[in-house]
Amino acid sequence: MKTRVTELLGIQYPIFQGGMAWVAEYHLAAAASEAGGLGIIGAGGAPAEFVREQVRKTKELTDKPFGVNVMLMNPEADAIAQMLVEEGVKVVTTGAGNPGKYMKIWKEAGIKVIPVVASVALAKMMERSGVDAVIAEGTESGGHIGSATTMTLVPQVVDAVSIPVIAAGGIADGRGFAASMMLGAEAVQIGTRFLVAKECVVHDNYKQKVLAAKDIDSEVTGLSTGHPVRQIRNKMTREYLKLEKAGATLDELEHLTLGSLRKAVVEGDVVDGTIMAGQIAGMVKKEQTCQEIMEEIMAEAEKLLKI
Ligand code: TUI
Repeated sequence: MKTRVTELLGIQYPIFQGGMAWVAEYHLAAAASEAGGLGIIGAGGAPAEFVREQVRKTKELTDKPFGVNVMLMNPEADAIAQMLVEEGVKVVTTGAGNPGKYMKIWKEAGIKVIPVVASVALAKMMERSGVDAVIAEGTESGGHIGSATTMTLVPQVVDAVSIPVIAAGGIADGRGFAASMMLGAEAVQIGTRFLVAKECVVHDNYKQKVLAAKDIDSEVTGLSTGHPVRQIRNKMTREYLKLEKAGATLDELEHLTLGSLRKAVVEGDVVDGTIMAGQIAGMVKKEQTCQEIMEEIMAEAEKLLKI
C-alpha cells in the first residue's frame, strides 16, 4: 500500500510504532522497522547520551528507516536535538510540545520532521514552520494526551493542512487502520498493541496488565495540572485522583508520579507504578511479533478497503 507517507520515508507499510517513553527502546524500534513499518525509539525523559546509544544499537540491527521521538518536556531536549543531527537520524517525531526551535537544524540536516499535534491550530503552525507531516493524536491514546478524539481531530486536521496526516489514538487493528484512511489519514501510529509485542522489553507484569485490561480500565490523571496522562487504573491512579480531587498542590502530585513510569516498565511494579496505555487496550489480547502485528493489520485493512 502506497501513500505519501510510505513514499516520504521509504517504508513498506504506513504504520508507525509509537515512540513510547522507557518502552520503545532499540529492540522494539528495530523489529518494527524490520517488519516493514517505521520503528521509533522513544527518548522520553532519558539523557542524550543514552538515546545516542539507542540510535547506534538500532542501526546495528536494521538497515531500514527508523525514527526517534523527542519528548519536548525532557530537560535534555536541546542536547537530544543536536545529537540526532550528529548521528544522522533521518526521521524525528516530537511530542508534548512545540518543536519550532529545532526546525532550522533538523531541516538543514535533511531530517524528516513529524510532530504530534493535538489541535488544528498547532497542525497549521507546524505546517507553516516546514514540517513534513503531522501525527494527529486523539485522547484515546496512552500517556500524555490532548482532549480531542481521534474521530474528530483527524478529519479536521486533514482539512486544515496539505501535508500528510498520520492518525493516532485508539488504533490497534485493520478496522482502525481502514477507518483512519477513510478520515483522510495516510498512515497510522500504534502504541498499545506494540507494548505487548514479543520484541518489546517492557516488564511482563506491565504486559499482563495491558492484556487483561477491559474497555473502560484507563483513567486520566493530571487534568488539573495541565499534564493529563492516560494510564491503566491501579493503586497509583486511585491515590492520585483522590489527592487531585482534594486539591493537592502540583508539588505533591509530581512527587507521587516521580519515576513512576520507570517503576512499572523496568521494575514491574504495577501497583505503585504508572501503566500508560490507550483505551484500545481492551482489544489487545495477545502477544505477537512485530511482523505478525503488521501483517495482520495490513491484511485486515486491505480486505476492508478492497485494495
Ligand atoms: O507525548 C505524548 N505522549 C506521552 S509523552 C510521555 S512521557 C511523560 N511522562 C510522565 C509524565 C508526562 C509525560 C508519555 N506519553 N504524545 C504526544 C502528544 N503531544 N500528545 C499531546 C501532545 C501535545 C499537546 C499539546 C503536543 C503539543 C501540544 O501543544 C504544545 C504547544 O506548545 O502548543
